Amino acid sequence: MQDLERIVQEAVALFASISDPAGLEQAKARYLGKTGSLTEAMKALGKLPSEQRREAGRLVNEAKDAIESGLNERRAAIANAKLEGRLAQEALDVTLPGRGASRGALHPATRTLERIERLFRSIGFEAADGPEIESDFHNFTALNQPEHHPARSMHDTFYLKGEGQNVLLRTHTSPIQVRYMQAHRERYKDQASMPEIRIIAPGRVYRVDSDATHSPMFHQVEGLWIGESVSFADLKGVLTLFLRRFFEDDSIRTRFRPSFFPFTEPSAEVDMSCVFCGGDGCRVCSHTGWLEIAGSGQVHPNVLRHCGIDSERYIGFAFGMGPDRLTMLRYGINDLRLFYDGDLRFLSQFA
Ligand code: 2NL
Repeated sequence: MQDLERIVQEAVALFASISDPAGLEQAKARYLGKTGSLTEAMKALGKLPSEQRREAGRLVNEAKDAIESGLNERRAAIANAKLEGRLAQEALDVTLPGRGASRGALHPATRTLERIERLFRSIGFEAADGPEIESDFHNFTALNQPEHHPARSMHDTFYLKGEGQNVLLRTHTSPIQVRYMQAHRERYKDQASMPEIRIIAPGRVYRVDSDATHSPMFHQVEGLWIGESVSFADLKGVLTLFLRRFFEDDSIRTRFRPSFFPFTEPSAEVDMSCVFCGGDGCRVCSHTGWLEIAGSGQVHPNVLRHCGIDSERYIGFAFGMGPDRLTMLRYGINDLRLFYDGDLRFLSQFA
């Protein structure tokens, strides 16, 4: 019966060396399975003489109980170790402060566009929209820039691959206004007259140009007012009011200088008195007291005709400006590239 003691010791030692539940069940089979060593010992009981059988049976049962309790202890220890491991790994410190949700915010360029839209809406203008991929008709032809006009060159304009010279990225937001005029004309074609057009056209535009002061994508806001008696005085009034409200400064003055654009005649550059020095002259205005802020003019009759509008009856003005420049002046930023680098340390200052 020494054998039995040895078997129990060996079993308990083996169980102790196992740390996975499946391995433990396999080890169990070695002692208590069909051909396990303890099972064999039980079978051997039958061959013993009856006077020895009773005592031997008690010892075998004791051994079996010892192995089973060793097994159970080990099962519990393995399960406990697994739980301890999980608790340690998934430790959750409920006293730590939360991570917090970081807030998104609008890009300063978007904020400026929305501000411009709001100001123009308040004086009766509507904000119009249109595609950034345009036809050469809407981007050039309708705007009095015929086939061999230099602005159409591949050096200035992004053309879409495989689409010939016909499909391009708009180089200004004027095509928005061309589409609006066409649709407006169509809508009122059966009536004796059409209502005035008062729109602004804000959006992204694209040109083959990239250096310290030029980005291949930039923003533009154009404006258009067409009616039966819209004058240059109206143009000056609208732009002066807009600039004073945009910069929150009623002392701002504007002046017009003769210029040229294919789509307006006559044309004028619009300057405003410098918002930094009030016109005395400083570094920002190159000591002139003035800042160039927009281009403008009376809409060329050819443009009206291309849009189906009677150029003998209707007249009006248009202007175009760069809102990125307005943003820089308003916030005192001196490098355009800061806008497009996507550095949150810079951008989050405007949130
Ligand atoms: C500039 C100059 C300008 C226009 C844009 C325009 C649009 C239509 C008809 C006539 Cl549909 N003109 N737009 C007119 C004059 C100047 O932009 O320096 N922009 C940044």
